[in-house]
Amino acid sequence: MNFLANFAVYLLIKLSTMKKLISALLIGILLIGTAGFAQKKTEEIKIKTSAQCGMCKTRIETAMAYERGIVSSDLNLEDKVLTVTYKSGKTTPDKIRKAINMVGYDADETLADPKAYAALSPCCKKPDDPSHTDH
Ligand SMILES: [Cu+2]
Repeated sequence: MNFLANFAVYLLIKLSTMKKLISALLIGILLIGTAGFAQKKTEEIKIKTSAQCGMCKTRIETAMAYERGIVSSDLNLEDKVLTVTYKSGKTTPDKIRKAINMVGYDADETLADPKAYAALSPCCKKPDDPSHTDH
């Protein structure tokens, strides 16, 4: 009898320990899930670029595709504005503008990297540049 009572108490303790473990696990999963959700938060920015033609569009959008934290990008050739969707936990507007500069284009107030700009085809150069030509 004594043994059975002891065993029952033992089982109860074991069960409550398991409940605590399961609760802890569930809370852990919830926390990880929330953290994952926070990282997936995306934002959109519009950046004015010095793009000129379809080649520029491809070049900039390809650069964005290789850039960390970028979800998608689309350059509107009418107004040269690049719309970028990015993960705010992984990159910043400054880094995105820098990546655009590094393939040869101005991005808002930041200027194109001179070497990358010099390597662009004449049609991709800025219209006020003497080496610019139309297609
Ligand atoms: Cu171009």
